[in-house]
Amino acid sequence: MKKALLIVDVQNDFCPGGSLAIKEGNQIVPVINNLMDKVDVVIATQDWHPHDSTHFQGWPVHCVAETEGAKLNPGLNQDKIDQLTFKGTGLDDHGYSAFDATNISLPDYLREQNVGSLYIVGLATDYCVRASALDAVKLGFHTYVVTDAIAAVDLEEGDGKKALNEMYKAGCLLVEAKDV
Ligand code: VGL
Repeated sequence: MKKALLIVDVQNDFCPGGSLAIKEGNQIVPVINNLMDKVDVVIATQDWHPHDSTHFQGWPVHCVAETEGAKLNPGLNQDKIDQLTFKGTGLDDHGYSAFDATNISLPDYLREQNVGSLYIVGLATDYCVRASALDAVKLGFHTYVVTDAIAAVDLEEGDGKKALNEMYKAGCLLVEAKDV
């Protein structure tokens, strides 16, 4: 069975300079680019919200569809991405999990491609990476979270660590990029 890299929300608004910037959000980009060569399939998700999304009642406005902030970080090697997915596209749709994609059925896509293992990277550890990893395990994929290719919002100090612990307990394996 094939290995897939699932790149979660490495978008301008989550990187330094963006509206919901994660301090080290862009430092994972070269690590992710290297991982693209170690897998069979590369998928990237994008948060893609309507401007009046109710999701913004709890967050600064970010990743509004078609805006600069919603674009993938320009450092990502976009030529190697096989499939883009969009999530959070409905008015009341938080879209934390990659499996909430609305342009394709991600489980169907992965099964059609004969993907058995998912390597999850991107932003943010305590929100979209967490939700995607927990769903991936539930759906029966061998799920790896690449700990040096993710970064946390850390609204409260330690949120990222807590999320990693939760993912591990749920059955995700925590690995470093060099071990992929
Ligand atoms: C995310 C906070 C709010 C994420 C999305 O991509 O992890 N975090 N919306």
